[in-house]
Amino acid sequence: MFTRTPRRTTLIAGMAAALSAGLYCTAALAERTPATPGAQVYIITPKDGATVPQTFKVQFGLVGMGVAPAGIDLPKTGHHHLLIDAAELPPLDQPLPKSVIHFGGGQTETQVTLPPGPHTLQLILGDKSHIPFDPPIVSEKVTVTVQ
Ligand SMILES: [Cu+2]
Repeated sequence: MFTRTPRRTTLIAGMAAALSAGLYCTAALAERTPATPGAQVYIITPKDGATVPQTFKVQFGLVGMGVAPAGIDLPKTGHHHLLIDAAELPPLDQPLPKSVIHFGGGQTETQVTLPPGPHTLQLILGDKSHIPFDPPIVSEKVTVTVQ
């Protein structure tokens, strides 16, 4: 009983040090994670060409890889990012900007509210540091008409 507490404390301190060292390295290098061959991201709903109400659900599909929250270092995983009305992709060699919607909690769907008219939706998968994979894992663009 007497010796257990100090040992446990040392172990936790060691883990914390290793974790912070790991986080420091990924932030400093900002290297792109190789994409898992065959991995694909896609929008399940709405379908391309659909007419939707102003507030609607967007469901994210991913095959060949898994979803993990941002900051979690698990092989073959990433988290979703939604681009709305983006004419082109953001820079691929740095963390995705705040202008894209990050789903860092590992969410696989969301609700969006948009003004009436045509809009485009597109997904891009980011790694634990929000950096696109190499090559990027990007969905087809879905065009919807908001009523
Ligand atoms: Cu992100």
